[in-house]
Amino acid sequence: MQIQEPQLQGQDTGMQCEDDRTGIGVETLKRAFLDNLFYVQGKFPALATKHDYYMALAYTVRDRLLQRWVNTAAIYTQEGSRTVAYLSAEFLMGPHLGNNLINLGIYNQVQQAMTELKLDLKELLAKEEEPGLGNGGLGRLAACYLDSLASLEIPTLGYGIRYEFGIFDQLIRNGWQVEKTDKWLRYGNPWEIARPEWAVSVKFGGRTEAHKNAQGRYRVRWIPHKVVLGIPYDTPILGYKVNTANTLRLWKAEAPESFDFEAFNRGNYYGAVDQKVTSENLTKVLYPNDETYEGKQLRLEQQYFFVSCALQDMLRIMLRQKLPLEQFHEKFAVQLNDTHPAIAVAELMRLLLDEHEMDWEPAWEITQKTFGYTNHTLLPEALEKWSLKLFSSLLPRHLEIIYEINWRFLEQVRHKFGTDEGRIGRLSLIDENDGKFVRMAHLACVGSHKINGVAALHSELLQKTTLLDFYEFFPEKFTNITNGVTPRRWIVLSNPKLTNLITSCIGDNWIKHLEDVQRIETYAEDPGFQQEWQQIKRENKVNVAEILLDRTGVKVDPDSLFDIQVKRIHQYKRQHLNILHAITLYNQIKQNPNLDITPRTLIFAGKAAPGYYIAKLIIKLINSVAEVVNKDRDIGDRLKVVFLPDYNVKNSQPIYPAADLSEQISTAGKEASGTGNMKFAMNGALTIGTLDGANIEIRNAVGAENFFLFGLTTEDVGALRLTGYRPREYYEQNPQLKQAIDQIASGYFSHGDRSLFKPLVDLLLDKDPFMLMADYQPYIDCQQQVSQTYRDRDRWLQMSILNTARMGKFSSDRAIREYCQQIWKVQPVPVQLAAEKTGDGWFGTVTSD
Ligand code: 26W
Repeated sequence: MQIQEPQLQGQDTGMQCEDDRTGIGVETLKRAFLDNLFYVQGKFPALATKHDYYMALAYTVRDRLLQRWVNTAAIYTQEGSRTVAYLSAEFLMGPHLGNNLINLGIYNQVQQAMTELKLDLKELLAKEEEPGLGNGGLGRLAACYLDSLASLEIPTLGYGIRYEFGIFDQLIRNGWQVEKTDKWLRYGNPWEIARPEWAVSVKFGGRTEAHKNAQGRYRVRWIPHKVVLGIPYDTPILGYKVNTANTLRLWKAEAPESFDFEAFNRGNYYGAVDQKVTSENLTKVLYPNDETYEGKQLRLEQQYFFVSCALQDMLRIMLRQKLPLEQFHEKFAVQLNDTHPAIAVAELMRLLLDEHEMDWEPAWEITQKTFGYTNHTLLPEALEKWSLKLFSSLLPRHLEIIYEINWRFLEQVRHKFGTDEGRIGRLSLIDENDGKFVRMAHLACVGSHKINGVAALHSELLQKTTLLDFYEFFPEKFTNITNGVTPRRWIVLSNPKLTNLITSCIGDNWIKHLEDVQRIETYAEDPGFQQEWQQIKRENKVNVAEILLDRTGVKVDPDSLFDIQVKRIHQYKRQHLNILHAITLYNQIKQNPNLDITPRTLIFAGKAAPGYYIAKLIIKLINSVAEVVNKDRDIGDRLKVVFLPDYNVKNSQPIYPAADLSEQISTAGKEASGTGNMKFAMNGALTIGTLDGANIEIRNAVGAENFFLFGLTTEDVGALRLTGYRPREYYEQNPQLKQAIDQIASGYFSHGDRSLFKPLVDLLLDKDPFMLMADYQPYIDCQQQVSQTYRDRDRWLQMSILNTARMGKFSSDRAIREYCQQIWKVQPVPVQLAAEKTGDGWFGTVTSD
C-alpha cells in the first residue's frame, strides 16, 4: 500500500486563506487534524486507533491555543504585570480537550469536522486520560480557580507537582475497593511542554554554617546532603472566550546528573543509577489521604520541593524583568492552598536572607505582604505538624528561620497580652504538648497578610475555635471567601442540553456572569419551559442509567427519583446515614409489599483513602446492601442502590446533570464548604442537607422553601457532646433504626457473616463520633418530605428551575473577583491576538538569554 501525505478532497468553504495551524473553519480543522495524525502520530486512518485520533485532535486544539499562550506570556513580560501565584500540592484538572473546545468557542465546528470524517467527538473525548493530580475538593477548587483567573484575564501562574501517578484508580471487587496505580502519562501528554532550560536545584538535609560576610554581617550557609533538580512542565490554561492563556507549571524531580560520576568511576554503576532513582521518587506519587495528616518524610520533601522550585522560578522572572527583589510582594501575590505549601514562608525568608543577602526586617515585611493563606478544614486530624526530628534532618536552615520567626512573634504576643503562658503555648509555631512539632497552620498564619476560610460558617468557626488565638491577635487578617465552581465545566460542558435551553431564553451572557441566570426565574412556572426542563433532566438520567448498566450491570429506571451522593468516602460525610435510609425504605416495602412509595435510585460514588479502614468498610456496606436490595423481587423498580466505581472528574461530569436529589448530609460543622453541593444545585438538583459549610449559603440563595433541611446544628452538636451523647439510646428507642442496625449486625447483608460489619456497628452504637444516631429520624422524615414533593411534578420542576436560577453567587468567577479585590489587589490584563496588535506580532527581534 502506498501512503501519501494527507490530502483532503474538496474546497475549503469560504475560508481558503486560513492558516492550517490556527484556522477554525471546518475544512481547515479537518486538514489540520489529518496533518497531525500523520506528522505527530505517524499514522494514517487505516492504522489509527481511537487514541491516535484523540491525540491528533488534541494537537490540533493545542495549535490553536499556542498563539494565545505565547501572546499572553509576551504581554505579561512586556508590562511586568502583577501576577497571582497559586501554590497548591493538588490540581484536579480533569480532561483538557472538551474544556479547551468550550473556552476556544469551537466545540460545534470540531464536532462537525469529526462527523464529516466519520468520527464521533464524544468517543474521542472519552479517550483522554485525566490528570488526577488531586484527592478531592481542594484540588478541584484549584482547577476551577485557574479557569476563572484566565477567564477574568488575571495574570496567573499555578504552581504544583507533576506526580507521575495521580490519585489511584478504583476498582470494586466483591464489593471492596481495590486500588490500581494511575498511569496517566503512559501514552504521552499532549497538553504539556517541558521547559528544562528553566530547571532549578533544590537542597535537602545536611547542616548549616554561620559566618560573617565581607561587610561583617552575620550570614548562614546551608551545606546540603543532597540536591535534586526540578524540571518545569507547562500546561496552558485558556480562559473562556478571551485571548488569555495562563500557565500551570508543574515540577518533576530529577537527579542533577544522570550519573554519580564518582561512584560510576569506582565501578559502582548500579549505585550511581540508584541515586537517580531515589531523586525521581520524590514526585512519583500523590498521597491519597484526604483530611488525614501522616508524618511521612517523602510528603514533606514533596512540599518543600515544589515550593522551593516555585519561589526560585518567581525570583528568576523578577531578575529577568530587571525588577529589584524589594518589589517581590508587588510583583507576586502568592496564595497558599491550605498548609501543604506553608513551608514557603520559611523558604522565601531563606532565599531573601541567605541567597540575596537581605536583612531580616525588610525580608520579613516582604514575606508577610506576599502570602495569603486559605484554610480548607477544621478537622483536627487534617492539621499538619512535622516532628522536629524529621524537620531538622531535612530542612535544618528552615528550622532555624522558624525559630527566629517564632521568637519575634511571641515577643509581640507578650507585648500585646503580657505573659500569658497558656496563650503563648497555644500560639507558638512549635507544639510542645506531646513531643515537639512544627505547626504548619501557625507558620502560614504568621507569615501571611490574609487568612480565609471557604464558606461563611467555616470562616466563623475558624475564628471562634481552631484559629481563635490568632484571630484575637490579628483580627484584621481574617476574612471569608465562599468557594465557587466554574460554570464552563460544570454546566456548559457537562450539561449541553440545559445550556442550550437557558441560552435560547436569555442569551449566553450567563456563562461569563452567572448572576444573569436569575433571568430564567420568570419561566419557573411556565408549562412549556417546565416541560423542556423535565425532558432534559430525563435525557440526562437515561444517559446515566446507560453508564450504570455498562459499568455495574444494574438496570435502573430513569423515571425513578435519582438520589445521588458522590464525594470522597469519609465518616463525617456520612454515606452510612444515607445507607441507613436505603435499608429503612427496603424494610418498609418488605413489611408492606403493596406500599405505594416514590420509586428511588440511590447512586453512590467516591474513593476511600487506602489506609482508612472504616471508609472502606462503608463502601463494602453500600455494595452489600445494593446486592440484597437489587435482586429482591418484592422490591422491583421501587428501590435500587448502585455504587459507581472510580469516581473522578471525567466520570462525575454526566452525574450532576442527572440528579434529582443531592445528598449533602455531613455532621454540622465538619464540612468546610463542599463544592459538589454547588455543581448539583446549578444543574437543577434539589438538596437534602444539614446546616453545614456552603449548604447554609445555598439555602439562603435558593430559598428555604426550595431546600430540604434536617438535622442538628453546629451548636446542637456541641451542646449534645457536652451533656453526654449516648448513641445507643436512639437505637433502643427507635424500632426502625434498631431494625436496620440489627440487620447489618446479624449478617443480613453479608451472607450471615456477623463479624464483617461489627467494627462499624460498634462504632455507631458506642461512640458515633459523627452523630448519625441523633440525626437518623430527622433525616428519614425529611426524606419522606422529598418523596411527597417529588410526586407533585409541577412543584418539583418549579423548585428545580429556581435552584438553577438562584445559584449565580456560586460561580468561581465571583469567588476569584473577591480574592482579587480583598487579598491579591490585582487587576485584569487583557490580551490581544498578535495580529490585532501589530503587523508582525510580538516577535520583531530575536534575542536569547
Ligand atoms: C495532610 C492531609 C490532608 C490532605 C488534604 C489534609 C487536608 C486536605 C484537604 C484540605 C482536604 C480537602 O480537600 N478539603 C476540602 O476543601 C474543599 C475546598 O475548599 C471544601 O469544599 C471541602 O469542604 C473540604 O473538605
